[in-house]
Amino acid sequence: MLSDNIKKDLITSGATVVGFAGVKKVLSYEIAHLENAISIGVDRNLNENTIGLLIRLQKRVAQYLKCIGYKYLCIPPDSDRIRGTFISKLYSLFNHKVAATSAGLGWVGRNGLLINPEYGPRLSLATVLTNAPLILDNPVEFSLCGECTLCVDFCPSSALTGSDWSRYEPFVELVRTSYCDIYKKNSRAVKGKPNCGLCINICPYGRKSKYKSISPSRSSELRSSEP
Ligand code: B12
Ligand code: SF4
Ligand code: SF4
Repeated sequence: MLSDNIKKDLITSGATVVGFAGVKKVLSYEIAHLENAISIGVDRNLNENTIGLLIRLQKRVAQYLKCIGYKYLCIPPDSDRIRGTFISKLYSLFNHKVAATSAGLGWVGRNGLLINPEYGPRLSLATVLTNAPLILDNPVEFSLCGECTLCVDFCPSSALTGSDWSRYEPFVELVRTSYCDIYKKNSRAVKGKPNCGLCINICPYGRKSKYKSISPSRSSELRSSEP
């Protein structure tokens, strides 16, 4: 009932996907009592400030949990943007992909991003930790990238190693983060825009274009038809 209410309310308020996960094992000691995670994903294609929407959704669920007597902690969607604030000084960074894969929302693709079967990597994520007794979703265990290597082949900084993620080997190196970071910083200097995001746009999962019907396992067709 509680889980259903939270899910329904978040979806009607603008969330694209919502899942519940048990994350006690990966929490630092100080917050280990907030053992359940509410993972919220918002479609990046929405003509809206997704970070702003995620923060509003977090506040909404936090208010509800508070009213019914549970504890909570909102992990900001983009921790980088608020680096140096009170919360980030107190606790080590909580990784949203951990909550999302554990809540069954998807796997970590060869591009290092959470891939949802319906929306692909086009979701921005946020997490609310709580001690509320939620009905947990089943974690995703393996990658469904299959034979596809589009993001690896087209990444302009060669940041992607091409390795495969699984819940049993979750920290295998997928992204050489310094390559991506340097590329984005240079791109800011040249084009005035820090973002690249090609590894999002090229992924066939959730792609709403003429290539939508091409499955990851047929990505060689897409490669040969793209310059
Ligand atoms: C630091 C950071 C960066 C850095 C480093 C990226 C990195 N991979 O570490 C830089 C600047 C390079 C970066 C770039 C980008 N980022 Co960034 N970034 C973050 C941030 C702030 C922290 C990530 C982190 O903790 N890294 C530490 C390493 C160790 O973890 P990881 O490799 O990211 O994740 C591993 C674990 O999650 C593990 N795992 C998964 N499930 C489970 C389950 C269990 C039980 C365990 C133990 C582990 C585990 O598997 C993952 C792969 O090894 C998050 C926000 C957040 N707080 O989560 C956003 C975030 C990851 N970034 C995001 C985005 C969109 C981007 C960019 C596309 C931005 C852009 N437009 O260019 C690029 C993409 C680069 C890429 N291909 O990864 C989104 C991803 C959304 C999604 N669908 O996955 C996030 C979640 C922000 C958000 N709120 O939506 N980013
Ligand atoms: S954001 Fe761009 S440079 Fe970074 S990993 Fe993705 S495609 Fe490569
Ligand atoms: S482009 Fe292909 S390999 Fe890369 S994340 Fe998407 S499905 Fe996986």
